[in-house]
Amino acid sequence: MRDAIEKLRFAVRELPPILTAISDGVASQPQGPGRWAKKEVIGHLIDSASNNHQRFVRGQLANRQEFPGYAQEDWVRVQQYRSVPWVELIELWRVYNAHLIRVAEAMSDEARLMTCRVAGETEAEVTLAALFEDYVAHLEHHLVAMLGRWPTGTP
Ligand code: NI
Repeated sequence: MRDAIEKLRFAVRELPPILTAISDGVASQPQGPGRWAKKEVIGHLIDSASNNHQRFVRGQLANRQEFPGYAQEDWVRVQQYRSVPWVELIELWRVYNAHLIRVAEAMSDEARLMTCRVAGETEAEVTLAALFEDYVAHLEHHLVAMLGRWPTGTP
């Protein structure tokens, strides 16, 4: 979990300037036929942050809970992320993830080993530590797909 926290800390620091260098207009355009615009990708990552935030906190209050999944395409469609100012999406993603770093750091060793299930996503029970690691891996997956690489410095 330590590595995942450091990876997220790195992304929170490095990603916003890389995204800010992309114009609002470019970020609003689909990245290909039937593909999300960059605004929608970041919107989806905000949805991931908000859903996982609930799991990271609620999961510490009682063991072996089952949490709902979320229909990601529907969430992106309903919230109309393409019409949201790009800079606001970037800032929302940044501050939400800065908070998730604090949540993760505040998690005790015992809490990290508490388990839960996520409907439609995890068949078996997973620890909160594994859920956090999956959260960061999912972020990395989308950033690599959108930017062609993990954000390591220069755009
Ligand atoms: Ni995703």
